[in-house]
Amino acid sequence: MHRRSVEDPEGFWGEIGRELPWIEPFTEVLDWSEAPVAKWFTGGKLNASAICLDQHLALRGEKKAIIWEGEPGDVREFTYRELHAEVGKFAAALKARGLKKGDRVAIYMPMIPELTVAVLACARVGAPHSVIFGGFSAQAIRDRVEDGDCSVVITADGGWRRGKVLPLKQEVDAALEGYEGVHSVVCVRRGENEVAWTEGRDCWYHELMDAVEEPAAPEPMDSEDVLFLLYTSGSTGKPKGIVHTTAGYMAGAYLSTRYVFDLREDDVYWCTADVGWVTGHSYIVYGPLANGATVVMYEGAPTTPHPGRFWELCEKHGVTIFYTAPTAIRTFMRLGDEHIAEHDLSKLRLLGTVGEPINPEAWIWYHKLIGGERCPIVDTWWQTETGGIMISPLPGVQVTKPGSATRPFFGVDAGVVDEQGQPVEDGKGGYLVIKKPWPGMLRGIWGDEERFKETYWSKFPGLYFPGDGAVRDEDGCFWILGRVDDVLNISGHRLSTMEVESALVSHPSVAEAAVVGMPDEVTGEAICAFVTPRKEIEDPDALEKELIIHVANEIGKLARPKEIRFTDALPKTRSGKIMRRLLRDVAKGAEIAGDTTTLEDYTVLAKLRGDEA
Ligand code: 7RM
Repeated sequence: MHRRSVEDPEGFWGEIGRELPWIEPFTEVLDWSEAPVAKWFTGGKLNASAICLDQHLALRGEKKAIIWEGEPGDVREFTYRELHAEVGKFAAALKARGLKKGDRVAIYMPMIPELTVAVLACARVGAPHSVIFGGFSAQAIRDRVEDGDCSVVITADGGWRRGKVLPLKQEVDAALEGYEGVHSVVCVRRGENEVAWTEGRDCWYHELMDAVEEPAAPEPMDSEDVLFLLYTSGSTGKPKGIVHTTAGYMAGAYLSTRYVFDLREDDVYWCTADVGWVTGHSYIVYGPLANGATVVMYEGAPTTPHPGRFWELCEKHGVTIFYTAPTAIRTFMRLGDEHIAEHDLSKLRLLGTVGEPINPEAWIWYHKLIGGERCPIVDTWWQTETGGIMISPLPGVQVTKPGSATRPFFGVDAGVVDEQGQPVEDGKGGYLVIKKPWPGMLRGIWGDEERFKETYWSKFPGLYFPGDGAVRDEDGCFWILGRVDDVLNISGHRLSTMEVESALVSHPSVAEAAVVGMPDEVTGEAICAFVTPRKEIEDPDALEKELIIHVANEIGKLARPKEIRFTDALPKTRSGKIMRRLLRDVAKGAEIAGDTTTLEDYTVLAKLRGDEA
């Protein structure tokens, strides 16, 4: 199948495309004439919410679509029929508030069923959603709402996280202060916490729902109509609004969920990601629901109220497929094996990981302790930009290797090249590239076509460059080496060094800042910030604490530096560029490797390392 999928991608994807329920069939599988902007399944009309819901009513109406558990332990379940009704109703409610096809909607919510409902309701109306992870700060919300020109925001009063209610509506209020572009803020009641109210703009979800008379039918969308924007970090400047369209994205999410997770009718599938990240889009919402799967969704933190929480949930809900991130696996390794032994994990039959390279030690631990040495592990490599899984074992088909994502998925033609774009020998490191268009590929960066071409298509003309290094071994298995640019990967979440640096520099005591990643046992990478203060600092510890809080306020908690080192100067090239690769070595306490000839002032480096220069 794989050979056919890369030798005859249009034949292959044409067949897969026809498995989706079309309102009007497509006429052409791929139009690559405007490369690198691809068009897939052109001429057809469909609706992503109808793929996820309406098509299942006949055969799976009474099957559970969502089994949700809140952090406090409250459980809610939705059959496909119930979810369909809720989504149709909410779509009608949004239309009644004036939302139209093509308008953008920002979603800033906790992990509650209404988040999935909101996403699918937007798809039903044909209004692209822009989900903003619930851990982001007001400033980050504001940037994304403005960039996407969103006219509606969907949020909740609060959501449970680590035993507390996080006040989400409050962040939205702060984000929208002095901003006129949003006409409606829809608020779901979850936290029962006090909220401020802007009359005319704010409305309760339950009140809107009560007023609906007729559920909304799915809007017929063109294959290439935008389904969603999702912001992700690049190496420079502001976050990029990655654009995904309807048919290609859905075909990719549908097929990859089916094959990579070997989905069967009676599976109970749990992906622990947040819907605020692409993993949640493709593998909590669109992929599993397109396949009619039963999806577990959990609101809270993995270790609240106790370290065995995830395993308790697996046992209680009979989870058979479990998909999580290496950072979570490493956290559980540290918490001790006794929390696992207390729970019956015998229903599990397949495990997955995503977000960053998994170290073989964690892979083996996952295989033994969670998988009872019986469950295959699918280590899935992909990106926000790729829309779905690109490199992964097919369970039961391929021999897995701890630490390798193994082989390209159907339709994916991957390779490893050198600086000149020439293929490197197997076993040698290089740049990972994708050589052919695939249905779920991004269609651009919102509002910035140049940046799209520059970022992904200019390093190697004609090839997609994801920004990762890789090795392919003699068996044709890929080993992903991590980012080759200035992008940090903290617990599987992408942040650019630039974003964190701008946040630091916006503090009045900071003159200059350089941020690098350093290896971290739990989060994979942690942030080490080198900061040049404006004036002599009296209390470095106090300033360090203050800066950490400042970064959390500017971007969100996940961007907090683990370590801040104050320095008089940063190592720079003669042209003034900060040499982050040298700082990386300093941060991990290693010998400075590599070329330092472009360094302007050698004493800076010596001082940073603590040598008496
Ligand atoms: C799905 C997601 C993408 C970046 C990507 C890689 C890294 C993701 C793996 C991985 C090694 C993996 N989207 N990455 N999965 N590295 N093995 N299985 O994570 O846009 O947020 O990040 O994450 O560097 O480019 S993302």
